Amino acid sequence: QSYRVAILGATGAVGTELLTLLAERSFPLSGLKLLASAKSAGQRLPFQDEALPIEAVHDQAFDDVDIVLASAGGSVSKAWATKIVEAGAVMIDNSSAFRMDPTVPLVVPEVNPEAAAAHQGIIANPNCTTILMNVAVYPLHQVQPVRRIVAASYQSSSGAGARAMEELKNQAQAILNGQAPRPEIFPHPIAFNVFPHNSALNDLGYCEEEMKMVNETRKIFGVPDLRITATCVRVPVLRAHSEAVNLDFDAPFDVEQAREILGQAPGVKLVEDWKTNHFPMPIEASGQDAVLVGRIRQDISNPTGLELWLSGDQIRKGAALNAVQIAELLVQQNLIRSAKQPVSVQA
Ligand code: 11C
Repeated sequence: QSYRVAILGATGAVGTELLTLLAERSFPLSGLKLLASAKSAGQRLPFQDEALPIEAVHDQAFDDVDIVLASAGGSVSKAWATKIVEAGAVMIDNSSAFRMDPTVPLVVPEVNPEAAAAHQGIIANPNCTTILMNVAVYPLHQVQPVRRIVAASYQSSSGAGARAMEELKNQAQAILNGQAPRPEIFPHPIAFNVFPHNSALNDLGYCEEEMKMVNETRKIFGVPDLRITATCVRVPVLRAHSEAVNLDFDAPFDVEQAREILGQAPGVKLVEDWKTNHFPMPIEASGQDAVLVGRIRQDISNPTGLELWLSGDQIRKGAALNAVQIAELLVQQNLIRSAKQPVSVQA
């Protein structure tokens, strides 16, 4: 069996990665429709040996589609969700619009694949920083429940989209040429600088990105009162986020056992060469499906604590890959509804 897929937001950093992944993983497609805003309509994007046209999204765009992979931001997802669900398609939404809606499953396939079965037309793809941490922490949590998580993120430009990646390159070039960097997407210079994550702050002093890590992890792990805190920081890295994660358990967690568990965990690749001080790095995580995990060690300040460090491709596992894995899960578990009209999208 094969499925008619639409990508909503096809021209963005995540949209183009979705195209790459659908081809790379031979997703069973009977049609692929590229949707974007009117300003991109008429352009074409390469897919396998074709150049697929981009259509402006419109009211009937979803009538002949089984799965919509949405990556055009929260307001676009909110604007089209009803149409998508009414058309009978399943929306896998990469935005934060529906993540905390109790009727919408929030899924990391390595962690809570069973949650997908309860979908009512929408499945949310978690925040990238959350996904990467969850893939690394959940295998340990399954063996011994984690009591508290303290995370610090080192987030790349790609998290803010393709234009932000360009901004980092342009600013680096400008500074090397003796010119002043001109922030456009980010509020501060990103080249040769770091700054706390540029999302809105709440009354407690936490930014949205930090609260996503807190609230989404609680929902994905199914532990509503999990003690978790985070500090999210933007760094001048093009692609792939890194995180320093401190974990506290009820009892001591043997470091060797943790290493063994993570060495076999789905979606994780251990990168630990203590002799050469070679551990996960964003330049090595870029383009990889696995979350790279290393520097697993006892927390010297806490007998029941572990420390670890990870890097993961924010565009792949943090976004597009996780969404495609959810689509694969729907296929495997026969959880795709059928779209209203039979039809003709090109593939
Ligand atoms: C960043 N993680 O790096 C953000 C971008 O909730 O999907 C993705 C925001 C989200 O800025």
